[in-house]
Amino acid sequence: MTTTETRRRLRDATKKSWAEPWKIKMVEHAHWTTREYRAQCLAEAGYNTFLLRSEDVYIDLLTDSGTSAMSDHQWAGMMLGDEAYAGSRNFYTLEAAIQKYYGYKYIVPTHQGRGAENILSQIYIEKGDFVPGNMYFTTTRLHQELSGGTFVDVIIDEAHDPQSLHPFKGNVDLDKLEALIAKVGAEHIPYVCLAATVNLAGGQPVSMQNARELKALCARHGIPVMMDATRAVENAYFIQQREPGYGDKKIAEILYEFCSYTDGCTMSGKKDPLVNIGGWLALNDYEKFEEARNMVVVYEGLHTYGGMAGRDMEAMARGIEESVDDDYMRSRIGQVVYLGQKLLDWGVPIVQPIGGHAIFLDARRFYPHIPQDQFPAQALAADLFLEGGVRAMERGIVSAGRDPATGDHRYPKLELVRLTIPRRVYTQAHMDVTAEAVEETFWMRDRATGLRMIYEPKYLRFFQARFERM
Ligand code: P71
Repeated sequence: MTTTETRRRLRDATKKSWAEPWKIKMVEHAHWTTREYRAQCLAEAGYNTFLLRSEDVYIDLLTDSGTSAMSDHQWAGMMLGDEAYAGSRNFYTLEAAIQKYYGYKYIVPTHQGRGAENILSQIYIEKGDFVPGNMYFTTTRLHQELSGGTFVDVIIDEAHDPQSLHPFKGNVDLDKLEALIAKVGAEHIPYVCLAATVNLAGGQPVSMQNARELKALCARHGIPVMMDATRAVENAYFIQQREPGYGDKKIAEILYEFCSYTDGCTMSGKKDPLVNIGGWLALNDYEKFEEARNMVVVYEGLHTYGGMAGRDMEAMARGIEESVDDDYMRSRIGQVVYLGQKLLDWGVPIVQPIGGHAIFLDARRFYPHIPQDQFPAQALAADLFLEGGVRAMERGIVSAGRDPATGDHRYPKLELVRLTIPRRVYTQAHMDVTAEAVEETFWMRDRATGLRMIYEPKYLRFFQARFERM
């Protein structure tokens, strides 16, 4: 082996399985508990998995947000934190990583994704505006509403059908968008929000072609496209796997091209970028950037830390680089597919195609006898914890909240329970245990009962609402 090049070619042989390109250096104890104990925990938590204590959970699939395991390289970077109030070295490293992999010009750091959403909404949205998006996300829509805007769903219809096998269920329906522009006027649409992948549709991707066409349409009307880039690297993986012409491209290249069809992004660093806290807002328009940089000091912190410690920014810069590695992403989504395929083989109703960060159980088909206003997905998430010590998250009527105009529940078509896979945390055996817990709950589905809501907070009710068994 003479040259580095030869060594690398020999070393980088592609393996057949999705096995992880890493090994485990440190472990954290996880407790197994009795069913009786878990029944008590659930009653105390008002049947809301957000109100359980983490130490009572065996396998925690509540979210992939902030739950990643960092690499030794990231931990080493934590020791290089420059904790200066202003001008931290780590900010410039982070800025350079974002510019290199995402391609945006100007970066405003924030404490997490919703910090960026708050600033973006405040600087772009005027009272009475409409903000089209490819399906709502809870925090994103709330910030749009708090700024006086109205969210309008312009995702393709297939996204609302858990059984549709469309390969890019996250796509924007350009006809729906055109119709909205014709109806309200481009001047009342401050930007289009393009999420990639789409969380609440089941982690479903947007195709490159759709992003390209969306950009062309919006450019004709002078409307910017703002991406929710939280899971855009996962989106790039799906483009590589499914879209003609992209099979031979690296995820990093695909990500860069995808971002080039957008004018800025909000980011929750707690997902793709492999850190436990952090986020950013990126913009290509200098004037809007100046506004955002001024506003960040009101809500987050100075414009070179935005609520993060210097060490957090260093870990995120390194996490971004690790996240675009092709082998890593293949193992990441390979693990999700492994769990999903097992459930499909057993006839458990899940959203298809299998998405990027999670398996979504279809509570409507799982518990068809529980009406939507008795919260079938909430009940299913509670039952999963009871039977298997596995914590999942409701993504149905409770998450959808109430319509601000009528005060009624919003009744979403999708009534789902999300089994979200943290990055680099659980093993294949943990996926087996999870699948068995779901299967057991599925066998006992006829005995399941609905829930009654006994406490409902005003904002983002799913976090703190409490329930009783019917
Ligand atoms: C997830 C989360 C975290 C979460 C947020 C709200 C309710 C329940 C759980 C956060 C996202 C996200 C997308 C697409 C923006 C945010 C906010 N997801 N966009 O899935 O998925 O980011 O949490 O860092 O503020 O569990 P933030």
